[in-house]
Amino acid sequence: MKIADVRVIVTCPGRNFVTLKIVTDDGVHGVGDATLNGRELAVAAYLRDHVAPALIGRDASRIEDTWQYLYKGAYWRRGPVTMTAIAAVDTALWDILGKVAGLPVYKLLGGRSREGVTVYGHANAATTDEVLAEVARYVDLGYRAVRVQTGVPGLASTYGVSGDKMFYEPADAALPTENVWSTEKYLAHVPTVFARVRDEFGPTVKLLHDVHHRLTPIEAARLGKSLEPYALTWIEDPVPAELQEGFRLIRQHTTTPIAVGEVFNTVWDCETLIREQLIDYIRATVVHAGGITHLRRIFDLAALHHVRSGSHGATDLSPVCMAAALHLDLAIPNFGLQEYMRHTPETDAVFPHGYHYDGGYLHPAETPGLGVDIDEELAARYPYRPAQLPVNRLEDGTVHSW
Ligand code: KDG
Ligand code: MG
Repeated sequence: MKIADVRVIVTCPGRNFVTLKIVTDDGVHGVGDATLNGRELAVAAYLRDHVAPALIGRDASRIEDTWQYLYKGAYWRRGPVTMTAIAAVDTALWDILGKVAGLPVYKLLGGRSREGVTVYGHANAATTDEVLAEVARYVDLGYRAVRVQTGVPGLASTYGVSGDKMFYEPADAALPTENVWSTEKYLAHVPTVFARVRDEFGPTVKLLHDVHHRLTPIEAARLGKSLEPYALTWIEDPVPAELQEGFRLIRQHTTTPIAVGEVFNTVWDCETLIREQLIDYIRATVVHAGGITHLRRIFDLAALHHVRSGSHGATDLSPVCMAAALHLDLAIPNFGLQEYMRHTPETDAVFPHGYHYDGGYLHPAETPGLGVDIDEELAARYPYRPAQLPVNRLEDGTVHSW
């Protein structure tokens, strides 16, 4: 069971994806997602030039050892490019192990801890009236949890509010487009949206909101307080998370739960947040946080401190990442929610998969491995197209967080 071939596949079936395919000398193959939105080719080069040559001839079943080899052996630890590359290798090796063992990966991780993976969908629209219809669409589809985003009156466009409905593609141009932001207008508007949503849909549907790192801690505290009457399941990324201690201030002021972590890539990014119980949900993902091996380590630390998982699952995380996430979500004791944005039919065709949605839950495939693959021939028909995430500016022109 030695690694005989390692291929990096870049494809753009509607959006860019990077996929690692590892093949053993017995002809078993595994896949791992290596997509880093807007920086795809950096990870592809890291894998192709620096990682793939070192994998040839290694025992494919030594998953932990390979992880340590790539993490410690690089000398330059952490960072999104490195950790996405390591994640791709790790995910592909778990896929291979599952296939060789004849078991779906969640069984290798200890077996199911629940019957299905509760997901949340994205309701987003320019106005409150329109977003109510979007929430209704998800509720009708059986979703138990819905993230609600709207435009802000007085601002021309807002990151996270797209023209598309069931899909969402923020990397919209070869060079970054720009949005204009006003915290004052935003803070005045958001509570009015959630008042209407709660009023219309009652107390039981879980409601979430993504702040996209745009506030200071005291502004985030005010937002959390103003949303308390509407009992949100979480506000996400309230402040830029480089400063973990910043969350202490938010915590002192509000009981609105906090989720963070989609840009995190190791346990060190959230160790203080988890250990001090400054957050309620950790949103790190398989693809950006070092694969199944490292993300499980993060979730285990979180379990000790009453923090639950809430993994990122936007469309820039490929079906390979989603499949891997579902196996982990099913197995861990402290699962909270899984974000689920549907992929386009073009993406689904390039990545045939066995996971499926049913009445508010996703279920991983029961086939050996991850239950997802890449159709290389089809992938080759969609060449890479440069696309970057937008930049946000304040009304006076200052560059701001999203
Ligand atoms: O690539 C960035 C997007 O995946 C991200 O902005 C989406 O914030 C997001 C979310 O919560 O899905
Ligand atoms: Mg987010």
